[in-house]
Amino acid sequence: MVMVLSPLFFVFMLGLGLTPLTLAQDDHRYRRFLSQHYDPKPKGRDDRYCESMMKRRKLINPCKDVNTFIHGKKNDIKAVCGDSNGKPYRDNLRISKSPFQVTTCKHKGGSLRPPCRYRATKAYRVIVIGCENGLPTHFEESFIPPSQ
Ligand code: U3P
Repeated sequence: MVMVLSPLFFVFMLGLGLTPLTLAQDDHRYRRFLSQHYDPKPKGRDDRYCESMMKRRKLINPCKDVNTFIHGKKNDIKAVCGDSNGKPYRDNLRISKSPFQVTTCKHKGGSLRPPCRYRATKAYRVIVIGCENGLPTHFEESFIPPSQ
């Protein structure tokens, strides 16, 4: 009995141990996504906005090439990972059902070392993101909403 139970018990304990680790990892990646891509109350949305946001969110070492800030509500962005505001897109990605106000910051070129200069583009777009266990973890791209 002990011989049969012990491997099962081992697997069970391993599962118990690994689950919180996996959840913590997802949470970390979600927080990183929010830090890189979420700004509910933007000011200006011009080149200066991009320059200060990219600096504040620590995306300038080296200067990140492209980065999009989403100005929607956190719950609406999260909902893209579920059916209420998202649907499957390509391999393992999700596309939003509703458009969001977004600002995309594009590095102007030249040196990859700070000070980094950015060009801002304001848009109202559907977003394509990657999710892990129901949480956004990666920003892929954005599109002009398809006309219905
Ligand atoms: N990226 C944007 N907006 C775009 C295209 C790319 O922010 O429209 P991530 O850490 O995987 O989210 O594609 C490489 C990186 O460029 C992505 O990084 C994404 O943040 C960014």
